[in-house]
Amino acid sequence: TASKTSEDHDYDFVVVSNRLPVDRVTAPDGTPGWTRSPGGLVTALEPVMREKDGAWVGWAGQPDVALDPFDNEGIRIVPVPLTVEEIANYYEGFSNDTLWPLYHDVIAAPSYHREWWESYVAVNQRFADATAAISAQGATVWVQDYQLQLVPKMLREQRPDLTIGFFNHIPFPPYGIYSQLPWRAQIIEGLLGADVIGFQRVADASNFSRAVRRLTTNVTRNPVIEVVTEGQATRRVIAKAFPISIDASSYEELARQPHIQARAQEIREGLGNPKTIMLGVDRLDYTKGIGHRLKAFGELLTEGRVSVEDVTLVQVASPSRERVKAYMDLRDEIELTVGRINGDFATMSHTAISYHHHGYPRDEMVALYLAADVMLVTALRDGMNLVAKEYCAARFDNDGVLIISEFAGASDELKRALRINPHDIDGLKESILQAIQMPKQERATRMRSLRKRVLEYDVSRWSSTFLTTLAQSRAAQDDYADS
Ligand code: GDG
Repeated sequence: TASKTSEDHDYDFVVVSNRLPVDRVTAPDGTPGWTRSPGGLVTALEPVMREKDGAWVGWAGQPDVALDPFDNEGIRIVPVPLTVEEIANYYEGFSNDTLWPLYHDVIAAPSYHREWWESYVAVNQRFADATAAISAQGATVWVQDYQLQLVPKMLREQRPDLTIGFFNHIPFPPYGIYSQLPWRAQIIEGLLGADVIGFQRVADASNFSRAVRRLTTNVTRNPVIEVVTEGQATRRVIAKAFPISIDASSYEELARQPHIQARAQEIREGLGNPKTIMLGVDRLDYTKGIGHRLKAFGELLTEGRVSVEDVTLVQVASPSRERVKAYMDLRDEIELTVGRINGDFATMSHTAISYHHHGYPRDEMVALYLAADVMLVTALRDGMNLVAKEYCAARFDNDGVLIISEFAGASDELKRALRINPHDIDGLKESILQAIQMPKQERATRMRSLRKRVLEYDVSRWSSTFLTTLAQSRAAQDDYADS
């Protein structure tokens, strides 16, 4: 309406995620400011946001601050506040110490606490309310990830006019595991508030459909779920795989820059010019199988099948969730193992493992990708794994060997990589040796095929495919309701 100012403007396209695409930061002198955190999701959604009058609802990353909405490079930023207690209960607790381990095949034991659940409900309600308040009539809302699984239902209750999408970035577990969750039915009901529910892999979508069959009376005819709510028309929900990707050409562009290639060369020299550099890049998380890869490498060294003069493993383990106990324990375990292997095998000129417990700028990551002859992705369970795709995108020279776990979503698409089962240490060792010895011609053939896939199915293709399905589902829904 004409009386609306930019402050109470309504938005046609709203993205909702736990974290905003910008971080609230406080300088050492106490001055507050914002930094952009340019992930793939922002890159993919920015053009859609600008074209469609877009807003982003999320937490700014600091406790106990209520911040006014503002415009940032064409996107409306709508901060949702969290208290210190909510960060402990909703975020570190229920999201990262209940749902995260449960959805990753209980690699670590999930903790179930009723206070955490209550906080999860309250925070999801706050996100839903904030979204309902700024969405225009008939707007499209896209909710992201496991921290916000109740938002679709909460939003639909207030705003049945909205078209609601949900995307789960992590796996959805088999029913035998999922059914442990004391609040299993509420989460399914929460998700079913969406029109389209996206998953990384076909297997995740099937696991979800099975949970729907077991816990509700709704009929599932893959990918459609017919949701019957008392006193309301039957709704159709689509649950289907939309594998996420990266902004692939930007990785290639960086890799083609002479200063990044020079840096890659410098990294090799700094490591004493070994014949083979192997690389792992992960958040320090128990799902990533870092210990399994260290075990395999350690055994190869012990058996004399590789030597530190010839092979170095570079492991970037970026700090993550450092206040959650399982992550503190993991860090101790990994660093003990790295220390032992280096103590046993390093020489004055060559180290076995070059270990880095910190994050690096993207330029440095790309230089590492270019410097690495073998990329190790040994996740025990991973929704997708973007690192695997970034490595391929960076290798415009069609060189380098990707070893990837079949438990990472990316292995469904990256068929010419060396696929491994990280629990099979002997198999992993054989694949490492195969990668080290692979002839140049074979490396090129494989990498060409991997790159074709990654460059073609990039993140903008992912978001446009999802949003097209969402728009069509709404159109079909309206036809269905009319008939
Ligand atoms: C979740 C799911 C799914 C890491 N260290 C540094 C750094 N990174 C970047 C990587 C990559 C991203 O972080 C990590 O993405 P992954 O996909 O590998 O893993 P998760 O963080 O667990 O992500 C996952 C993803 O969501 C998307 O849906 O694929 O399965 O678990 O982009 O490059 N980047 C920089 N410095 C670092 O030290 N600059």
